Amino acid sequence: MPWNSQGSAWRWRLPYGARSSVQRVREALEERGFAPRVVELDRTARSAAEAAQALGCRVEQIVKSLVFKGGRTGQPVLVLASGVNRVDERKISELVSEPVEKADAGYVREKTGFSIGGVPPVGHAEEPVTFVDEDLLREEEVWAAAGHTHAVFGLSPTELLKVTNGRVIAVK
Ligand code: 5CA
Repeated sequence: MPWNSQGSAWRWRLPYGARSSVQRVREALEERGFAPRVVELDRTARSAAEAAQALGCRVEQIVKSLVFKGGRTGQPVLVLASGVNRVDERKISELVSEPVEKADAGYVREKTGFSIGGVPPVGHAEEPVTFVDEDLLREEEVWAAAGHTHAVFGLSPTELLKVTNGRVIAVK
């Protein structure tokens, strides 16, 4: 492959830009003492449903990394929700004491450093306030985006709490 000047087989199948995004997630997790097992999918997994289908797991096990914007402060608020749950924005607003709105693609890119569909739960450009859906704690293993639409990693809900330092809440 053109970017591998060493001549040995490149172990990544993902394109270069994706590789660096995934690498940033891996490094953020390793800094927090967690060595992730990143799974590269052969098809896109932009949504929780697509990710579950590609992995052969239940949608409940998929961690949606949803970015909200504080209406007054402009601060990023990250909600890690179970793939089946719709987040009640009013609950998030109450928790952060300001109205929040779903972030647009540009804001997500700026505050997280990743594009929608691949936003991971950790390793963001700006550290967000983080909330974790209590329903995820029922699962033995959950899967989150690893920086790209074709890459995910698996972990236990306890590990998710530990690496994100998130606060457990009811999102719906
Ligand atoms: N890779 C998958 C599974 S881990 C993933 O990232 N899923 S996700 O749920 O975390 O990210 C998709 C979410 O991005 C959608 O649920 C939706 O809330 C949000 N989204 C999609 N398109 C837009 C958009 N145009 N503007 C703002 N948010 C969007």
